[in-house]
Amino acid sequence: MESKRLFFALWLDEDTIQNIQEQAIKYFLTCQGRILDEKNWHITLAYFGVSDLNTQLCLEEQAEKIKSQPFELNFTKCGYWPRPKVAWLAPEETPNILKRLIIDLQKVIEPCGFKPSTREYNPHITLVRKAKYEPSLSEINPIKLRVTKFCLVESKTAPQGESERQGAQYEVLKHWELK
Ligand code: 3AM
Repeated sequence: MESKRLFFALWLDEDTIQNIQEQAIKYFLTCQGRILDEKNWHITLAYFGVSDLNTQLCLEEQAEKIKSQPFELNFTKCGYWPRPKVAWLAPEETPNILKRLIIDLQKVIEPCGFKPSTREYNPHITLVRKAKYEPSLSEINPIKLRVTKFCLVESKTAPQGESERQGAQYEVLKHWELK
């Protein structure tokens, strides 16, 4: 049976991508890792993992139940986690509306087999993988993202040989408007 690796995420708009390119990415060159392709930039909300078609349909059906309003994130923090070797851009704070969205989303997808993480949720955009060092600046002027939807995304591994160089590619399968 066909299986996919699925997760829920917030996707970036063109303006936010351009602002990160122009105002932030230069501080991540010191990380000496692989800068992710901008079309893959996202904020993970809930990682589900391997899913068959029935599970995917369950996730899609349950996600319909989410009621949340649009909100804004202001990205100011540049950081580095040495263990997963990723460098990231994060909002200065996690708005309550996002905390609520995470709690609600994790709850509605539990019947589909979702196992909530015990780790604290830290919204972030991974910009660099295999990073060796931290970004050269820890705080930047705010880069705004207006969040108006959330997405169900498939993580695809490129064919052997390519995958090492490119890493996973992400495809948005479905999205739900916040209103
Ligand atoms: O949002 P980022 O890029 O930091 O690390 C993976 C990536 O995170 C994470 O899900 C996002 C999309 O692939 N991820 C991968 N496997 C995971 C797992 N087993 C995981 N997160 C939690 N548990």
